[in-house]
Amino acid sequence: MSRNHLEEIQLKRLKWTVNRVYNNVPHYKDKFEKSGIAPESIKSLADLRHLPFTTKEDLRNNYPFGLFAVPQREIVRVHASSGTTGRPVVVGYTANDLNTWTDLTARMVTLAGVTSDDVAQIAFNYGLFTGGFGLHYGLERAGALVVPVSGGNTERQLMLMQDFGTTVLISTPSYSLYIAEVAEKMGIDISSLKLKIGLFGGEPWTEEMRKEIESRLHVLATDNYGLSEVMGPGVAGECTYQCGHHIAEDHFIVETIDPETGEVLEPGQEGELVFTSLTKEAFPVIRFRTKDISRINQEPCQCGRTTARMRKVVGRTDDMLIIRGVNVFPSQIESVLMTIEGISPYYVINVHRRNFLDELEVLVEINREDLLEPYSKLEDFSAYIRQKLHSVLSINVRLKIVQPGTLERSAGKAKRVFDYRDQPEG
Ligand code: DLL
Repeated sequence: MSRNHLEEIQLKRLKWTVNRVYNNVPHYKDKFEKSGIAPESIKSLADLRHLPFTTKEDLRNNYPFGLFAVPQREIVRVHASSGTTGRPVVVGYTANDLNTWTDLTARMVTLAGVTSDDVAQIAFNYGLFTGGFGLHYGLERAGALVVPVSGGNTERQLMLMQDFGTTVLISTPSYSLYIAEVAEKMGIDISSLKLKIGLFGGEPWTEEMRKEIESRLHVLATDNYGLSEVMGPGVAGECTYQCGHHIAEDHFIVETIDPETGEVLEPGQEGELVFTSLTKEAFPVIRFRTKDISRINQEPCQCGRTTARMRKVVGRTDDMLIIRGVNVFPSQIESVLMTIEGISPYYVINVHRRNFLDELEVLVEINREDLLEPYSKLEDFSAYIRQKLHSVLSINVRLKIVQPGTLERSAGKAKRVFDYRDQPEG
């Protein structure tokens, strides 16, 4: 589809969405009126930038169903965003919304090479998290044989992979590495499995982590991106060229903004992604600020598709640590650690404030017992890692090396950053 044609469709759908939220959702009506906007103000796509942003706070304040744009009897499913504390954000779907969502996840898995010949094992949790159900229906629509095993019980996951001839694994990238680790411990030769594609998403992961997954699981590891507030998985996903996530632009308009000023950036500039839904009935979102950092590329892809692509997410604005004035993304630390021989792909980042100074502590787990002795060898290894981290981050890091198998493995999204700066010292 040409960009002109796409933009025609987007404008028509944007007008439809703006009208609906204005007439059906008091929160949007109030906000629009405060900004002096009426639905008729949207005459071109460029007018989008006059609409106010929607933040996670807005969604929380309207917990649970306050932003639904249809009567509750038309809602057939709810999901909720992840997050362990406070009120979750609840999102709703009409029957039409579920149909669209299924089309989009089917489109996304097809991009990654899944066909009706595949056996797709879904190791995402089924539940309020959108990962399990979202991929489930899309994979079925793409014709794959779906194994809805859900997350956890890793030995069973491996047994099913062997017995059912699983060809596609669907999980968080961090969980896939744990599956590889357990397989190695159980003496299973992963190259003898039929696995060929990994559909990974739900959390940030680096190119270095991708290489590690591809070599240990013998798959083409593709990344897909989504968020409950916007729909769930299916918002964007990589094709087999792995060069950016194709965005479902016929259903969502993406903008990148400067997270500090809110100013809209040109395609190609790095900033915070902002999404506006174009076809959602139950839970439309206008200019939702994701806090995810990426950049948009509008060049057609080698695969022939013409949708804009977003680069792999570098991290979230609220995950960026400012340590003594230096900005540090956890992904920068991951990139360094993944290239060092002798450590496992698990790490934890702790941030403390001691004597009014911020301190970054990184826990890394070695995967070879022989590195523990003699002590001088361990010291040299530790100095080497510290120096590598310093060369990328430009700050000194306190490094703690821990024994193999001691850092927590997660069957879902890995929690790696712990910020203790608000807590009393001691
Ligand atoms: O994680 C939806 C999803 C499920 C996407 C399964 C892909 C696969 P939430 O739980 O609402 O929804 O979390 C959304 O997770 O704002 C990002 O910060 C992060 N995230 C999701 N996918 C990626 C990815 C689902 N591929 C939040 N790369 C988003 C980086 C991701 N971050």
